[in-house]
Amino acid sequence: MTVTAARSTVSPARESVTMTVGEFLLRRIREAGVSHAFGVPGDYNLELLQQLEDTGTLEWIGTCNELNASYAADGYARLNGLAALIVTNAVGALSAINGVAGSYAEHVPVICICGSIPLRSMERGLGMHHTMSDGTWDRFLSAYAQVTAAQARLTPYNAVTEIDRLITTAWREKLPVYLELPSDIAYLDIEVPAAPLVLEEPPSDPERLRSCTAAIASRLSAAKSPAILVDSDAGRFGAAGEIMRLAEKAQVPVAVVATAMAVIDETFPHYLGLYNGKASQPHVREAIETSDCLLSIGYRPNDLTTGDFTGSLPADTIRARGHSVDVGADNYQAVTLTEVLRGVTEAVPQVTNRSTPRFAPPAAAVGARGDGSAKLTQAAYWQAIQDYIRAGDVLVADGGTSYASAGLHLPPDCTFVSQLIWGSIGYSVGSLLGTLTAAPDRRHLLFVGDGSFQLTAQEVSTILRHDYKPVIFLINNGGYLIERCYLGKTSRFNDVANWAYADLPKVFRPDTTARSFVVKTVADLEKALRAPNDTLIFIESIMDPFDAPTAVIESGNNGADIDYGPRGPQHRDNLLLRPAT
Ligand SMILES: Cc1ncc(C[n+]2csc(CCOP(=O)(O)OP(=O)(O)O)c2C)c(N)n1
Ligand SMILES: [Mg+2]
Repeated sequence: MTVTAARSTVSPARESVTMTVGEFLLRRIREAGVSHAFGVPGDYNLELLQQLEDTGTLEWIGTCNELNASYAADGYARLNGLAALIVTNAVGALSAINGVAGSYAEHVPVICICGSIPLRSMERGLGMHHTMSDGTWDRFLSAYAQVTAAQARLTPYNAVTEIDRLITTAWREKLPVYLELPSDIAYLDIEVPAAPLVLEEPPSDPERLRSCTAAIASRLSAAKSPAILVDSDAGRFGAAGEIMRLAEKAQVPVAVVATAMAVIDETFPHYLGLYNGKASQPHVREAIETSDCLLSIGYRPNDLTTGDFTGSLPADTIRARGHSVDVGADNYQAVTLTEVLRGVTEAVPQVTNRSTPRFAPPAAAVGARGDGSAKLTQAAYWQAIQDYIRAGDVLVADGGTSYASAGLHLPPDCTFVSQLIWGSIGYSVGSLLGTLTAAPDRRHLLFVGDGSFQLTAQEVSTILRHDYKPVIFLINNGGYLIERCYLGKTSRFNDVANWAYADLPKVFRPDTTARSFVVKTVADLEKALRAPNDTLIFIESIMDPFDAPTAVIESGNNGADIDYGPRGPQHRDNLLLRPAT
């Protein structure tokens, strides 16, 4: 791959070079550590894609639609730290906006580049295709202002400052940004800095850092029952290693919330388990809620991280975030998370007389394998998959009962990718394309239901096109089972059309070597799991439409009470799937 070369000579005094706007944008993205871009071409971005192809700065991963591209960029960013998405004006941008909003909710840094109508058309108020044809052009940038941390429309005069501002904002804040590149400026020459873009955390304010680490260290050292509660930002800000070093030295148990699955290695001796309010294992709940010094890292309370608001953290919880910390009445700004944790670890004494109870996955997460010839049940399914998981796997989980994969006990170095807060079904299939592209040497496992798969299924074709070799676990239970636990146990709106799912690899790539299995019994599943991982493996498991893990049923039933209130229809007989009694 040739990295973009500037065409003119360096002028030493100003250390700048002449480059086109488009080539500079691509160069900066590459310098920010991104090697691929996902998206769909359109006439307003073709000129940028031509630059991308001519220079080889980034590798283009064309997708079937922009929604899938936005999910792919999100998955890529979770593993790579940053991603690029290229769409066309309005029609592409609005198809992608659901995924980009999801990246915002989940704190994932994606640079969304929209090839937009020419500046010439804006200045003259021309009604253009892919607009409302009324001479306006601001609507889509305004829409993106709701779902991104920063936005810009490039001109030849602001391109240098705006490109760096947006890329740096995405990386520092771990949030998506939106950048419009009008199609008539990509080939214009501008003066740009010769030096590469360097992405690094701003150093903390020394006094604030000293005071903050001293305040935390003194609370921790005096505590009898300290604990750490970890949310997803710990992973996004690269703080997992520092958290474990602190926990090791001060012998502090560490719990995670559902949005931070696998951020802390479950085999770490101070790993306590999953905290989720009332739904936690009792010892986890007690360790967190009665701690005399709870340090929370990026914790965002919501229905999924509080056991439907049944949890309550100690009032004096220390709340650390990416760039600020609350300790008691004091708020510390200009302190970066990893520096704070490092400082606290240095300041606390080594503790030797405290231990964390050995982590054991909750019993519900492990089912009985059962008789090989018996019809496949959810319990047997997850038990067989539990035995299949190995160190270093990337697990990508969709909504529905496939989210029960979050209950699997993970060996070291696994990554768990899901869009739990935003919860847009179909996310996992697009995201899988992104995780595979970011880490092609790891084994990737997709857990998806028939209903979710139908939203984004065609992206399996892109996965096959690039010869990726994931294992796709699809549960075919004839519909939206998790929704049956909220409402409409037998209602037709929760049924989906039955597809020949396992035949799709052949449809999407006629010369495929993919191995497909339709599994109905435990023995069938075990046979499928023995297939070597030298090609894509597609395992369609046929299950009963009402067979759901108890935890999923209970959370659906609770959700119905919150969603529909005391006068809601969920109280009528047989309208919800209830736990077996
Ligand atoms: C884009 C979007 N549309 C609708 C929903 C509502 N929804 C959440 S889960 C779900 C059903 C998932 O069904 P499936 O993937 O078949 O999983 P199952 O529970 O049947 O295993 C639906 C429709 C959503 N979360 N996102
Ligand atoms: Mg289903």
